[in-house]
Amino acid sequence: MKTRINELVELLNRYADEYYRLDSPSVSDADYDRLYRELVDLETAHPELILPNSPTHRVGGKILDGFEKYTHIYPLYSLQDAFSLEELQTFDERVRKEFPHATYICELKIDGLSISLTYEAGRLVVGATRGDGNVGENITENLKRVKDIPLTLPEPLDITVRGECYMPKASFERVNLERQEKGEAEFANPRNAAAGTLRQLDTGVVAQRGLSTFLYQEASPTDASSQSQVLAELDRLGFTTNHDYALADSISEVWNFIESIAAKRNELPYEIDGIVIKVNDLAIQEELGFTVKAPRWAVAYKFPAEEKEAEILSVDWTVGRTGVVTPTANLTPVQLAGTTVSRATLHNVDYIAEKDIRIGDTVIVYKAGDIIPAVLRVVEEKRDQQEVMPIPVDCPSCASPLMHYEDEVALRCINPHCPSQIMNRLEHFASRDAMNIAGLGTSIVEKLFKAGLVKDVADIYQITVDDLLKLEGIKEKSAAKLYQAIQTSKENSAEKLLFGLGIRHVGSKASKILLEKFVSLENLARASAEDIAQIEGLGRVIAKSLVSYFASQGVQELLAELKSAGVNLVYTGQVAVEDGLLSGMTVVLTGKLERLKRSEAKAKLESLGANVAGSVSKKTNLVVAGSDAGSKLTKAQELGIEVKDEAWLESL
Ligand code: 3B8
Repeated sequence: MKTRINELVELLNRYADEYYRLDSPSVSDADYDRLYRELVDLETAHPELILPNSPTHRVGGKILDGFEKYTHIYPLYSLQDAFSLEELQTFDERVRKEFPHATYICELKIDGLSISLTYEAGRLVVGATRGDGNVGENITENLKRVKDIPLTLPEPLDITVRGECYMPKASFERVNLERQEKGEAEFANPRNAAAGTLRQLDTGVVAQRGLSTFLYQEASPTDASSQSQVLAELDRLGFTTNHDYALADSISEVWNFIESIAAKRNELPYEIDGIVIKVNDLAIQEELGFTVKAPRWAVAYKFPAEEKEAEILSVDWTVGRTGVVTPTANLTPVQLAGTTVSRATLHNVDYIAEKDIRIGDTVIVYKAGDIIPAVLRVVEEKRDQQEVMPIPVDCPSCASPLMHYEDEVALRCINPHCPSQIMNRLEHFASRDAMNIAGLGTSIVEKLFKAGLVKDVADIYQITVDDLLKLEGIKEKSAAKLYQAIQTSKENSAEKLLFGLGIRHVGSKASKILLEKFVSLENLARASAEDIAQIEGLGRVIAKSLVSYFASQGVQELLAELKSAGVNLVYTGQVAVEDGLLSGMTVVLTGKLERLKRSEAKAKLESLGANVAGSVSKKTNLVVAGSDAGSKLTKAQELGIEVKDEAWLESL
């Protein structure tokens, strides 16, 4: 039995290596699966025989509680950027002033996330994100599910290696297709998808997402004398390295490499955003050392945003949740940074006027922030008498007249009952940074709205599983899941609700600051503009917007409905109050409070910087006791800990 398990682990690891690293599998997927299942069966029957390097550690789900901070032993620096040949020449001159004969290695700059892997006696013990370079997050359990990361090395080494974890273009497309089908928000690009995946608490999801890695650095001391030797050594140890690198004696050779890669960038199965140029000799690297931020021996050349010509075929005008009407151009399809682009934003009416963009124009398109296709300008030479673009006067969704205020660049629909606005508000409410109701995306929202089941956000909490089942194309399983997600969202800390309400100028950050101060949405609703404007980081604009929002009769009713549906209106999040009245104090609540709810008392204490603990110990600084306080109060008195009452807490 034991030998068969050994054999299977060894075989499966070898096949995985052939498949993921060498890209030349020697068995079929079906054969692999058969052996894999045999191993799972044996391990299930004999859990005591599970080997630490078993490939089954890579799949199947553990649910994590969250991630702990991890302090890097060797800090991760970032790279200095260069955007032109001139900037590369400046880098080269600095290097050559001290080391006239230095040579370079050029590596692809993988657009993923930096990771650090630490092995002890050849066994993976920690996998962490870069974080701020000094402190990252310990994501070991997730990185163990990335198939090409070796769990054990062929030698019992103590080493720390660095690299990029990324999502291949093919996995990205598959993941987004799945998300689209489920009505979940799609990832904007592979990098975001990789980041989202590594922050997953369900390790099973990580295993399915198909992440890969390229390792490029030994952070711990190494015997290698050049970067190219480091790559060879990493290869030998079973890591995946990128073989598309080149050695260069001069910047002109570096530039040739950059141009050759730029030309075939779109054919690569993963995204790159530039080329990293490093001094190849590790002894010279050491001499050059680091600035506060970056190594002096390396530079990251960043590709310019790609631009293409396309023709504007037509323009769609859509209404967002705030009533702003946004123009989007339909284009003749063009390939741009790896995807086919056939739509691009025209931002707003003023942008169209300023750039004099017309239907039928040939325009330059690019991806703003490398993500969102946008129109840069018109190619004037290619214009032949196009008519000025017609600007809508009525809302494309509800046909009420549109407004173009003097101080705004946008057109606006001010009808509060406009269907597009309502549906977009509902979608925003359910989005991740707001109430985070998975499954409540565009298509379900539209169905719920059209069925007359949901008109405002409070109605979401009246939906039953039966309601959902009446909608077209929704099966029992997803109905049950969505219903559960809605119920779970009731417990959210109230800043998510505040952000979800979509009040003008009140973003997720401001929402958090507001609830840290006011603790409950009801307190905030009673606050004056002066109270709010005083808070650091906020201002008059936010204050005015909030006050006028809460002054409306409809809003008061909405809050009452949310409350009676059981939606939490209190801040229960973590507070990082550094100079609060109770900062650094550990406080215990006990007994029955008269006026404050327990959650409110806790939130208030936390808003003042206290750490609220569940039991009294020598570390407790203060106990807040209500009536009928029992053993906790007795213990506090025994330990000589200060005891306060509810009135004291209210007076703070
Ligand atoms: C030093 C060397 C940062 C990096 C580095 O593919 C340092 O080398 C770094 F301080 O971030 N994205 C690479 C990539 C990134 C880095 C690197 N090499 N190939 C990448």
